Amino acid sequence: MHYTEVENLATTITIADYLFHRLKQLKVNTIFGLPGEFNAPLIDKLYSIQGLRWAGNTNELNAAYASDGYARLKGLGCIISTFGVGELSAINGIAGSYAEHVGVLHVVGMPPTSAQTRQLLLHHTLGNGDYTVFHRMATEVSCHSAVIVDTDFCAQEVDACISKAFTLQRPVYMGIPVNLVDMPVESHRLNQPLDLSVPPNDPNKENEVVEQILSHFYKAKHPVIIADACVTRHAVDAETRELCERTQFPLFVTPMGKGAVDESLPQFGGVYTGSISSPSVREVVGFVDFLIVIGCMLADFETSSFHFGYRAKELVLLYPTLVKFKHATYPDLNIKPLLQSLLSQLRESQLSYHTQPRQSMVIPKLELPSTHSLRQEWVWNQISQWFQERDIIITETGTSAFGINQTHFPHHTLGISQALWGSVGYSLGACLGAAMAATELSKTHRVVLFIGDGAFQLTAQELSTMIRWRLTPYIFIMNNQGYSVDRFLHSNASYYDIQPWDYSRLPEIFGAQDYESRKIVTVGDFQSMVKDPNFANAERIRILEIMLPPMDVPQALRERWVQDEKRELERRESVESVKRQKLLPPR
Ligand SMILES: Cc1ncc(C[n+]2csc(CCOP(=O)(O)OP(=O)(O)O)c2C)c(N)n1
Ligand SMILES: [Mg+2]
Repeated sequence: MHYTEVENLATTITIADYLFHRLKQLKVNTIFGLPGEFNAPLIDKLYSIQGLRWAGNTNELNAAYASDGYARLKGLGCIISTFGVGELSAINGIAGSYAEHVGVLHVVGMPPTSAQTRQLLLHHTLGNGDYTVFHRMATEVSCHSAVIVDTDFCAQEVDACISKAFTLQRPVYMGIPVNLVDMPVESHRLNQPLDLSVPPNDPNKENEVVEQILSHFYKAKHPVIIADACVTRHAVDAETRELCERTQFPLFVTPMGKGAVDESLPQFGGVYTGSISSPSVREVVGFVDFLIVIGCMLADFETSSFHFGYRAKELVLLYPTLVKFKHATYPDLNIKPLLQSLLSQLRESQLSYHTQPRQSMVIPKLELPSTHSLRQEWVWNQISQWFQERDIIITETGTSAFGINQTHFPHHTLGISQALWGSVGYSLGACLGAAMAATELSKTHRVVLFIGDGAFQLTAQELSTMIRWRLTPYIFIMNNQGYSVDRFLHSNASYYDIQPWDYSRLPEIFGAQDYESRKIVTVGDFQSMVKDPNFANAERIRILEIMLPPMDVPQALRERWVQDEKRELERRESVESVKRQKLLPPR
């Protein structure tokens, strides 16, 4: 039966209905955002479509974070905001989705076309009659943008917006003037599914690159595969796994790629964070003769958080639409068909690599008596043992981003972090989105968030939306009395202090009926929490306040500090030497 028959749709429907049916077809069942006078008529339409729900966020920034978290599970998220004030509040979150390759459709309810043409001085404008300014801003953080106009092609435009966000995994901006919401379009177009396939590569070019990659594969005696974030974003998880299983090459992930591969594979060795990797990881990755990074996200290997420096003699970097060798770059190659072709041509018998006894991921272990106060090193090790298959584990910028790399993810775990964009507070919004998506996908996922006390204070009110929808995430608030990551790396300045909140009372304040709050102070408290069999069941929302000393940070962050200091010392020395040379009389 055709979609229009199943849904009992009239031959002509409104463009707003058309948009929501397209989203429903892609199983985007929750739409995030806030109402305003320019988008309310659009949101009205959503309520008449069975199977869609309006999340109703507490602000647009959080709604953008939530759409991002939702999209990381479902491939596409959608936020609806109102002109100017709403859309600009969302833009930081949208920029994060752009940086991190997440498909989000941002629909903006705009003033009526008549007001735009006459350049009326309406509220939410800058008062200069410019109605395109916010759209122009959005184009810098979108892969495509459009404002719906009254033409015969508006349904095609909606389709283009949705398919681009989905296939390119980047935000798309779509403005809808409020007077055009009821514009009629023919519904039969909905019977043709959207084409979301990745276009095939030029076969000659693809073959040339595959041959080159295979020749590296066959020659390599000490190879390594590293999986980065775009493995999940561009849905090449299955291909990556097959490649790992068939080659048996040692396998690592980047911090953003954590969760992209099955960590129970025998060759999995841990998280590669460049020069601040644990010694066991550095030992392997530092001495390979061939390295392939699958699903690269980083344009270069230096970010503020992690310093990469691949020293391998031969290097292949597979970006979503580009392949880089050490001395050559091949643009316009889609990673999915490329990997499929690589797998079909790979002959295991030609590999020189012989599986070697491997050291599996080493998790540092710190012994502490039960009366002892908590330490990050100990907490990350213990929590690792509490994780379950199918958990969705979300971490925040700050010390948690370093701590999580010391944990082991069970099979089918999904990791969510915003390591590149690093907008503090993101993870609480993303947790809402992920929890919404998880309930739509299956009831068996637990959603587990680790967020710093400082980050939590940026977006705390989104807890209210989680309570409203009776979502049941575990929210571990790592309470170290302020912004420890900066305090540790910079100085113990008082601007890193924050107001101490009574976190455990927040669920009650936000109106939760069924919740659990625990304040975990000692090793014993933590042990009894994780041993409690009821605690393993995600049947209510939980706030778990983990009390930690302000200057206690995970080992990887200490390493980072040592390296920053070293670099700073080298910089000062070179400045001094330049100065000395300048002072010398010319020869
Ligand atoms: C939106 C935004 N504002 C400011 C920052 C700078 N910043 C980076 S980490 C951090 C504090 C994190 O503190 P907390 O969440 O308590 O984590 P901790 O390091 O203490 O574990 C801040 C403010 C940022 N990254 N994003
Ligand atoms: Mg903190």
